[in-house]
Amino acid sequence: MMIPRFDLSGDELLHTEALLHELTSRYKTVEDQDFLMDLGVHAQELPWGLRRALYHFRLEEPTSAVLVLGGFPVDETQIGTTPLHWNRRLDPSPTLREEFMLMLTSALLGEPFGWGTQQDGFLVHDILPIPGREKEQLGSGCEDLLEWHTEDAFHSYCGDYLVLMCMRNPLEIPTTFASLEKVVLSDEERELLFQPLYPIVPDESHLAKFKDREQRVDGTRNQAYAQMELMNSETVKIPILSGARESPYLRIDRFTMGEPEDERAHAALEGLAQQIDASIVDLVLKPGDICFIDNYKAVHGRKPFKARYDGRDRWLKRVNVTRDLRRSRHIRTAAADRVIYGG
Ligand SMILES: O=C(O)CCC(=O)C(=O)O
Ligand SMILES: [Fe+2]
Repeated sequence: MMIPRFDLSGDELLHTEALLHELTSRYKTVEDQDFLMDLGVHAQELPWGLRRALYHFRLEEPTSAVLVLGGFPVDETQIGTTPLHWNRRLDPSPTLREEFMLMLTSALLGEPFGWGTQQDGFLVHDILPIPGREKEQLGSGCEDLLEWHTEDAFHSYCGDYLVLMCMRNPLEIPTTFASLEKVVLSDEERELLFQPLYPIVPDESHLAKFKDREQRVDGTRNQAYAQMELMNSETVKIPILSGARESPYLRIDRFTMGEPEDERAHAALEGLAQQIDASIVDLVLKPGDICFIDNYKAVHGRKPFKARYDGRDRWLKRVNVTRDLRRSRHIRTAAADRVIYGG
């Protein structure tokens, strides 16, 4: 599969750098409320060709379901060393320029949002190996294959898009990716996969055991954790496919999904999973690359690797994007607040 790309031209890069320079002089962090209130407006100052490429990606929902933005350089020394934990946030962030680029481009697809139960509610996540967590099925693991999944598949308001930006990837460890482009289903399989027969629980990154000890604790957040624990013990059942029969949307995560009771439902899931397995491609992100994944139409994961914890480990930044914040209004504290609390 050819991965669709958009590469910034020299002129487009100059234009973008000027915008980033202005924003990094004005705001100390991308989490600044004043910046976030104007996010979508600032994003309209990105180059026309880039805005157009992302607009088409959003509007047309191509079955390839991914777009990689290249031509944005990252200075290896400027960004500093790979932190040992996502909670080791420096102030000011050495990756401020990159974080603004990630937020602005993400905002062309919808509204970036965060989870009260993930990475302390921050909008921009750090995806890096964490000492002691090598074996986990999470972005912070490394030694095991991170099985393919759609992001936050357990949650009704999971992101429409997942945006990954590479800070460094010296060993060229691939992100894995597959869309439904090549998947062929029988009418019966399709029918079953459209029904809410498939049990799923939250992935562990949302559970209290990964709540950071130093985090900014508040009552709402504790309640959100309690709700996630409830979803974990009660196990909801979801349809794997939804939307248009001939070009469906997808929610799937083999690792957090249990076995459906119905034999035929089980077989339909197995059949789909085998075809996804066969469709998986490697996507090696290079520093500065931004990968926009349609989280309704594609799965992603990561190949295993050995972390060295020498400051040069693989390091990505991640943002979740929703096309419609309004759907989750009842679990956010204000219309313009971007953090979802609970389920
Ligand atoms: O590390 C990667 O390439 C992707 C990890 C992942 O699944 C995620 O960040 O959501
Ligand atoms: Fe993921």
